[in-house]
Amino acid sequence: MSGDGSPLDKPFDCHDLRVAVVAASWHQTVMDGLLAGALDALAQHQVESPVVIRVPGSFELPVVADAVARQGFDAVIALGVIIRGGTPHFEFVSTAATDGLNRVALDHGVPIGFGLLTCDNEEQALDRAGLEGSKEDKGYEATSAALLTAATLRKIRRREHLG
Ligand code: DLZ
Repeated sequence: MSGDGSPLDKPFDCHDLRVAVVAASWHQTVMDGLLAGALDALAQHQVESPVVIRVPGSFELPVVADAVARQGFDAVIALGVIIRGGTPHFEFVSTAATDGLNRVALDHGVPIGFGLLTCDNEEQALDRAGLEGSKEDKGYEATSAALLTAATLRKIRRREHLG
C-alpha cells in the first residue's frame, strides 16, 4: 500500500468537535513527528484543547481509545509505530492494535484516526513521520481523515445526508 492516492483535504472548521489523541511511546523520534503532525492538523481544523494521552506501546492503544470513546469524544486519533523484528511479535502487536482500534470505532460509532505505522524498518517509519525530509505525514493524514469522518457522521445523525 502506498500513500500516492491519498486525498488532499482542505482544512475546515471543527471548533465544535471534541478530539482526543492516544499516542504510544515506542520509537520516540518517529512518534514526535506523528504527534506534531496530528496536533498541526487539529490546529488547522480549529479543534480547541485536544486531549493527549500517552500509552506505553501500540498494543495498549485500543483499550485506552475505548475508554476515551466512552467519554463522548467525537473522534479519537491513535498514533503508534511498530517496527518488524525477527520474531512473530510484530504480527501479534500489529493485528491486535489494528483489530482493536477498528472494534472501538464500530462499537462506539466514533471515528478513529488510524495513525499506526507498521514498517519493516526505521527508515520506512521516518519517511512517513512528517519530519523534515519525510515523504509523508501520517499523523496529519490520519487526523484529517478522522475529522472529516466525524463531520460526516454528525451530518448523518442529524439526517442532513438522508433527505
Ligand atoms: C514489545 C514491543 C515491541 C517488541 N515492539 C514494539 C514496537 O515496535 N512498537 C510499539 O508500539 N510497541 C512495541 N512493543 C510494546 C507493546 O506494544 C506493548 O506495550 C508491550 O507488549 C506491553 O504490553
